[in-house]
Amino acid sequence: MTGASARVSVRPAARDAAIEGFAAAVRDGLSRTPRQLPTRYLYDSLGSALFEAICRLPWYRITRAEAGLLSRHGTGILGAYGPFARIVELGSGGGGKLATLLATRPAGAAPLRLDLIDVSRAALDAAAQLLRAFDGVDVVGYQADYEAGIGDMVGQGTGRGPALVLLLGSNIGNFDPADAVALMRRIREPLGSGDALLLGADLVKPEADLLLAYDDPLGVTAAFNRNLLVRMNRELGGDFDVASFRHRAVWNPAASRMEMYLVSTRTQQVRVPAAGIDMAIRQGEAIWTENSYKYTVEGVTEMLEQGGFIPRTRWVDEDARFVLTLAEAGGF
Ligand code: AVI
Repeated sequence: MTGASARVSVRPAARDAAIEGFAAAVRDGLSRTPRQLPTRYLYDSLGSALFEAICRLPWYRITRAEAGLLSRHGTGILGAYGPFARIVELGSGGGGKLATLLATRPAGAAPLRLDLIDVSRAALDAAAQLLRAFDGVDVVGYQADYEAGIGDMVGQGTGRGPALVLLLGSNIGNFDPADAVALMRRIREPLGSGDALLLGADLVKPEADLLLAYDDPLGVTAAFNRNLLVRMNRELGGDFDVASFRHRAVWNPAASRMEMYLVSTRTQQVRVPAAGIDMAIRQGEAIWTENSYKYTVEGVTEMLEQGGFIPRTRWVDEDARFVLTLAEAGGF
């Protein structure tokens, strides 16, 4: 391996803007009934590391199931419309999913530009480090949420060939259904003919399996969830007593989603000065932190079609109940 140049670009003043956005989101979310916090704030540097640990847990099978499909079918995926000149990954995390796919690339393959979009700087640094080891790749990391990332990066062609957008790890599951379709359409907009989307989505499975995946016996998911309180204390001057909140995961069959909450074990007063919050929280009161939707194969197809894509090939891990779908950019 020769190794390529890896750049991680961060917008100027991203940190201040991010803190302001965080404060506004906390003010808005904690003032609602039920109280809630946007999921994306789970991923500070510790949160991203805890999420990487979740991916290694025996009870959380998404990552391994997807990696198995990517390594078994990677050659077909990369050659489908290609070779692709560019891969854009939304929510790249530490780059592991993309590394699995790139490992299936034939020796001497055409040069490839990799654009990685993630809210976590630490995850982007780790991804750039991992991916620069592949031959003939130019890696650019971009610290942004999907919306900003798509606006700035998905539309930039290389002029050398088609682009493949990756939305893996069932990251789509953290969007409510209408937002998920809106995201598909947003991704589709700047793409041209021959460009494609590879979507990984977790499928409905027995409730007992889901509860173990989202409330694991080692308590890693609980730590991941409670770290949001630690983050609010550190970045917004909050005084959450972290030990007096417990993690709760529930399956909501009507909405077909797992839900995560932080439940106060006592009645208490909490202040978050930078967000202008001074609130009384009752014993047993919950703060809603995440939805994780679980799909049917038909539901994934429908979502892609509503988003302007034509699903072409799908690979299912029947045991873990996970589907990978390659879809072509179609008309609306
Ligand atoms: C990133 N996302 C797809 C994960 C999920 O399964 O919804 C986040 C997660 N939450 C709890 N465990 C993992």
